[in-house]
This record gives sequence, C-alpha cells and structure tokens, in this order.
Amino acid sequence: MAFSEFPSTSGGGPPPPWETTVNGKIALEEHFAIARYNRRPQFLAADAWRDVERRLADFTELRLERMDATGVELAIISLTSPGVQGERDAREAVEGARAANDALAERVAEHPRRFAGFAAVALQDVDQAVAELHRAVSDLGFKGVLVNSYTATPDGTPAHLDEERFDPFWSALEELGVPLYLHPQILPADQRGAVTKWPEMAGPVWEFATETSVAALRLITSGLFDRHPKAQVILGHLGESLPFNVWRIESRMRKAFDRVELNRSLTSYLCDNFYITTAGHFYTPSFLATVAVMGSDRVLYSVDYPFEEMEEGSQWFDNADIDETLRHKVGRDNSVRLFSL
Ligand code: GRE
Ligand code: ZN
Repeated sequence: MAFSEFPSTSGGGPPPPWETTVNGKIALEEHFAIARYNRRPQFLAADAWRDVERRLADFTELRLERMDATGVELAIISLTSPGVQGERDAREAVEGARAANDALAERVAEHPRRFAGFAAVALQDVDQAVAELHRAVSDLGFKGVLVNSYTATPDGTPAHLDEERFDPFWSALEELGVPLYLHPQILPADQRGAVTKWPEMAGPVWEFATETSVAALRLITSGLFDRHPKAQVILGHLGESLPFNVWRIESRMRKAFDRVELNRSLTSYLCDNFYITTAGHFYTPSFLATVAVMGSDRVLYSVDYPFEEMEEGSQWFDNADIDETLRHKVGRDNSVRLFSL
C-alpha cells in the first residue's frame, strides 16, 4: 500500500511498537468528549449513539488500535459538536473550554507522537477565548482551534464568527499562526424548518453542509479576510459543497452586485484562506473536483471518527485511483507543513 513508503517520524532509537502497522497518515477532524459534552445529538438514533458515546470518550483501547490498523500516525483531536459553542452561559462556557482542553492535553501527553489537539474556546467571552487560545497553543502545544460554527448566547441568538466583535480573536489566530477548523453544528433553531419536517436531511446528511457553507461564505463576504489576510480556516467534508459551487456563486455575485467591496475574488479567498479535509466524504470524483479547485497543497486527509469509520476512510484513500504525489501530499505532507510538525 502506498503509505508504507513513508519514513518514520520517530527519529533515532528503537522503533516504537506501532511502527509496523502505522504508515504515516495525519487526520484532523477526529473528535473526543469529556462527560459534560458527551450528549446524543437529536438526529442520531439511540443504538448508534451508544457506540459513538463510548468511542468519543476513549483514546487508547479503540482509537489507537484503529489508527494502527488504518495507517494513521497522528490524529489531531477536537471536542465534539456543539461542545462549548452550545453553552448559553458565558461562565459555564469558559469553564467548559478549559476543562476540555486540560483533559485533551493530558491524553496527548500520554501519546505525544500519536495525538495532538485543537483547542475549544468560549467565544461567549471574546477576551477569555483569546486568553484560552494563547494558553492552549503556547502552554499546551495545541495546533489550532476548532469552533462549531456559531456560538450560543443567553437569549438564544446565535453569534457568528464574521461579527466584528470577534476581530480580536481572529487577530490572535493570525499572531499565533494557527488555523481555525470551522466545524458544523445543526442550523439555528429558527432555520430548521425543512429538517424538522424531513429528519432524513438532518445533521451530517445535508443540514451540516448548508449551515457550514453559509458560515464560510459569511466569513468571505463580510470582508473578514481583508481585515485578517493571514487567517486560515479549515473546512471538513470536502468543503461543505463550496468547491463544487464556487464558480456559480462568484458568477452570480458579480451579476447581482456591481458594488464589489471585497479586495479579491471569492475563488481567491477560498484558495488562499481555506484548507479542506476529506472528513466523512470518501468519494474520488468529489475529491478530484476539490483538488482541481483548491490545488493539491490545500486538501488534507481526515476521517471524522467516531462518527465515521477509519477503515472506510483508509480503504478509500489508500486505494483511490489518484497519483502517488497527490496521495502523499493529502495524506501527510500538507498537514506537516500547515501545522509545522
Ligand atoms: C461530525 O462531527 O461531523 C458529526 C457530529 C455528530 C454526528 C455526526 C457527525 O458531530 O458526522
Ligand atoms: Zn466532525
């Protein structure tokens, strides 16, 4: 298999016991939960949830074994959705983010070659979120932050990442040089009409893609990347449908508005300020379209464990009919570069 050619990153000394089975992939939409955030999403059936719940809490017994078996050397782990973004109370959110990050840091410290972390932050309090981001990156060694799109507020109005009050947080990300993983959440309550009527579309089926593609477009159209040109955002699920639609969005945007207030084109923001992962989307035609739009340096392998199976991801990716240079870039090299590993 292609990935067996990867050199070990373990440096000198005797090979660690996993070396025979790990072949070097890096995955970065991989979730865990501490007890307070390990809650069944309403769109997951109870029997499916029992398994996910156990696997969210586990790092070693189930997760590491599957990583070994499927050639994932390093998983960058994040708190599951909605996590801290679901807290209406700012103090609870601040406390929850800290607890989740401390718990994750402990697990990473036990297996520093196999796990790394994305921070959770309480954007309910922007100053606290900036402080926690600094602590997570500088003290805990985390590789960036993952935000489950919009943040709850006391009155239930969602706070979106393009709002200017979050500018200090974007500045902190630029200063630290770390990316923000923009992860889905279910739609805000007042927008769930179609998925309430037809639950078949809820959550990862289609709701996530609509929610998060709009969240990403809001970042662009708000001019956020003109204010924060170095900001880097990661989208999962092959870009939540955006690469497929970018030409049409851009074309119609130009036709609808002669007033173009942005410095650059939509496509150039997408290609310069975004990375896209394969999390939960293991389909070669869509993957190749994504690479064609984004370029081969901005697509990264991921699974979305434990909501998706590592076996399904690696069976697709390791055997996909793509060239080996591309497989190595997406499987590993692009992440090594992005996260300075
Ligand atoms: C995800 O992280 O993508 C996810 C959830 C919950 C259910 C399904 C799913 O957070 O894919
Ligand atoms: Zn996910």
